[in-house]
Amino acid sequence: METTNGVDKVVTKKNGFHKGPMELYLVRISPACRAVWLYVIQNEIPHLLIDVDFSKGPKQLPPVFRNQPHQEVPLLVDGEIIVFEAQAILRYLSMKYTASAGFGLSLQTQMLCESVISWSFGELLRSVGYLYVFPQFLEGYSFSPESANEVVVEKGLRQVTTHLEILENNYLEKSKYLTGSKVTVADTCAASVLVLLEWTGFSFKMWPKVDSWLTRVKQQMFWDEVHTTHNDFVGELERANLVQR
Ligand SMILES: N[C@@H](CCC(=O)N[C@@H](CS)C(=O)NCC(=O)O)C(=O)O
Repeated sequence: METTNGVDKVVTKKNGFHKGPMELYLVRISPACRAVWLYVIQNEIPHLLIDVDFSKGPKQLPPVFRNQPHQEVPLLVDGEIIVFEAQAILRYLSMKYTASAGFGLSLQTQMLCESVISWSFGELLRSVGYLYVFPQFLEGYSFSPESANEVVVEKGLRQVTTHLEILENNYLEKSKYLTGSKVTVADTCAASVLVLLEWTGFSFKMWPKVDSWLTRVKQQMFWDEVHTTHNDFVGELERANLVQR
């Protein structure tokens, strides 16, 4: 399925060549994809969204993936430039289109923002997604036998708890957001990973500052639009009684 967003603003290159809007290849439920998509929409960057279905095997992926070393999303194609990994894509967009919008004003805040983005899609996603949530719900990410899967999930939960303690007692102890008093892309990235815990009916009540920070981050413009697939999936799990509240 292809959908266009803001494609009426066709960009004209200096050399007179016309090019269409950039293409963002994504899986809508993926945290890294949701964060990039939200940034693109919030900053009104003309783009074409292209949903990727990995379930049909590598041969069915869109042609651009044939030349890619990593068969992963998000992937951005902007004319001749191809960028992969959410952090690199966000950096590219902020350099080329937004004058670092959403990364904070001072260099110090911008670098803290970059550091938190790196942590979000590295360590945090590994613990929350690959060790705790995905092995419980996604066949391709679970370990066998079942007893080994349980050990991984337990380890994942311990790591998730450690990360939440750090957010609660360090980042959010005195600040409203992760890099200071204003919401930045760092908040979006960390929150886009943490909401994966909603698949399990996870309660953030033991971490009240994280809980209220998450509520604030979700109030951003277009958050709900970008999280429709995620919210629908959580709804499905609830109806199937797979989520314990
Ligand atoms: N480190 C990557 C994470 C990207 C990632 O994990 N992508 C997953 C979707 S969440 C993917 O493309 N998986 C391919 C597959 O499921 O086969 C980033 O920050 O962009």
